[in-house]
Amino acid sequence: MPDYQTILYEVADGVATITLNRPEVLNAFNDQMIAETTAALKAAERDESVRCIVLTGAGRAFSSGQDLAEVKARRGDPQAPSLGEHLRTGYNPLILKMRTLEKPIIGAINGVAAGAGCSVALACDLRLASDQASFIEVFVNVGLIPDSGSTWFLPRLVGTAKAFEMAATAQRVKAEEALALGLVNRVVPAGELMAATRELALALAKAPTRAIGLTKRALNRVWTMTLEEALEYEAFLQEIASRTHDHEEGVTAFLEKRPPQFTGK
Ligand code: LHQ
Repeated sequence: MPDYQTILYEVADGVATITLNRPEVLNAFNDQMIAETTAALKAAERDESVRCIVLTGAGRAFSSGQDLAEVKARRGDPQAPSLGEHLRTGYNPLILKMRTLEKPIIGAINGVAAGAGCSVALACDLRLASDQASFIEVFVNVGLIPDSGSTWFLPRLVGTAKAFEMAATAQRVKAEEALALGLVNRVVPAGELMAATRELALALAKAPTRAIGLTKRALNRVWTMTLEEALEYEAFLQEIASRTHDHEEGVTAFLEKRPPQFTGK
């Protein structure tokens, strides 16, 4: 197990939990935390015992986005990468790993998710929010555009007008409004967030992982497809799902009137 400095990584009962762990700066992403989060996702992807991933933050925030002290420090360094390069080599691979990893990722949004922290929250497959959570597309406050996938995820979740309003005004969207907008799946009292997350994660870790992974692949792709293409892609992916042990087990268990025992295979 690598010796992570900026995150916590734990695997238990089929669930890998990644905790962003720089609470003194509200879990702002520095280079090391971007790299370690990406590495932990790859470890969870490779580990066959892992069938669900939880991403959360230590302390009172989910993540405040890019560490601005690091941005400031790099300003004087002629060797430092430009912001575009920083995205291409850091955040973009992290977001792509979240979307291409064929296991469900639950964002347990424990507090504020701002800037790239908001983007990372939006890249999760599901979001359970504490009633203390909020979402801020804060980029405009520092003269930047939404990045790390926010321009892609946000309008798909809330529509273009609301996405533009959030991005142009950096308004804080609190948990209840986020629920009404479809930004989160569920809101629970802060003290119950991790228990509710664990319950959902354990259920997903016992589900047919291959079918869930293929569902994620389909939902990633359909946005740019015609109906005809989407139907064909469904047929292609269903062919794969139909050859899994879990498909056979699901059908057999139904006919034998017993609960299925899915193995993720
Ligand atoms: C922080 C941060 C932070 C450092 C709180 N950095 N210390 C991608 C590519 C490359 C470059 C540029 O950016 C990007 C993408 C981005 O993410 S751009 C957006 C960067 N993030 C922000 O602009 C958010 C800045 N933070 C805030 O606006 C507030 O902290 C929020 C609204 C998140 C929370 O406000 P409060 O609850 O009032 O907390 P606070 O502001 O008092 O923060 C607590 C501490 O955390 C404080 O330090 P201190 O020593 O005073 O206790 C802050 O300085 C520190 N902190 N965010 N991003």
